[in-house]
Amino acid sequence: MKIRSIELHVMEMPLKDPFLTHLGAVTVREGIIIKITNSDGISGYGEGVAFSTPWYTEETVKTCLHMLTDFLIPLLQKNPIDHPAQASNLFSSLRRNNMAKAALETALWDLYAKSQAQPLSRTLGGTRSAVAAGVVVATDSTTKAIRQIDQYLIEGYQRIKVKISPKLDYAFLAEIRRSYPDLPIMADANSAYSLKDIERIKALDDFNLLMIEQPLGYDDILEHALLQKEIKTPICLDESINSYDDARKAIEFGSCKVINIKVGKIGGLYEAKRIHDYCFEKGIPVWCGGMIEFGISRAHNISLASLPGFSIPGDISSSNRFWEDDIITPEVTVQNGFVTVPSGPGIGYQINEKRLQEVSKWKETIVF
Ligand code: OSB
Ligand code: MG
Repeated sequence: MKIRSIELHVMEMPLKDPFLTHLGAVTVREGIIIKITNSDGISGYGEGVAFSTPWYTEETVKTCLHMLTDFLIPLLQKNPIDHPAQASNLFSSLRRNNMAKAALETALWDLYAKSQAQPLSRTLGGTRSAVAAGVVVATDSTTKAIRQIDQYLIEGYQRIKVKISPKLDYAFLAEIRRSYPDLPIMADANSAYSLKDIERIKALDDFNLLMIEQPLGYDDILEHALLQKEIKTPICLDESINSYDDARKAIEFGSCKVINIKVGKIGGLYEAKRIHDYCFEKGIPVWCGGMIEFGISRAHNISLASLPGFSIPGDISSSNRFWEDDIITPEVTVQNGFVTVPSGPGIGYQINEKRLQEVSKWKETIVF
């Protein structure tokens, strides 16, 4: 891969509505955009999914920029690679910082797929031509939640995920379940509980949830295994899964029955595929998690979710779920409950350069 330059952007966009969890509200989303151009003038794109503050993982936009400009990009300059699957091993000499790594790694995959004139989904081994769409409701009001779900069902979403916490669980879910007796619903607790709350969590078995996502500690594997023995609802791990090894340990210990794979959080597409392949072999269903992402990251998620093990609808929603105007054309849309996997080269969406310039607030170009 003959790289000529890497362009880094920091951009910012307001969300249409605040995204509420027990950890706080996201109202404005900062993000990093990476454009890698090769000697033939072909460009691949990646997106860094760290937030402005370390509320969800320890990384931030600033720590990612530091890792990228001071370590990851210099490492790639000194050690040219032939294939994006080599990046993950190269980056492993730097501890963690998986969001920074994924931003660069996913751009290398897009570039490689484009240089082969191939859709990224095919490069990754994807088999689906469309992926099932799911959406997240993140509000603390039951009335608002029901109004949003009504709208999302009109738009065709196949699965609804709601954010819960000890302040917003039994009565909230009871009301939603009463309104939609047969709807595939899952609940994401983002580590709002501890083992002391076991009776509270057990009670949620009443609602026939598809799964409960990350009820306990964000870095826990052990206590989730103890909890899973006590509840019927399958546990899905999100925050606890930051690598292939995390996934292997969680499955071996019985800490979860489902895994949420987030490309942007686990270091990129190579690691995502390794987790997928392992889970597929073990019969553990996986789904593709979302991070309130812009179009580039959404596109990477769609290509990944075309792999055969992604058997549950993920956080795969349309661009207009969060944004007035996304940075890709066409925008991601949901039709009859599915998002079409693009057939064009690479991620299969064009970058809307005009929109990117509008929302970009910092830019640097590194020439190789
Ligand atoms: O826990 O899954 C999560 C968004 C930001 C950070 C963490 C999480 C989320 C979501 C996904 O719930 C929302 C989406 O992008 O669809
Ligand atoms: Mg989650």
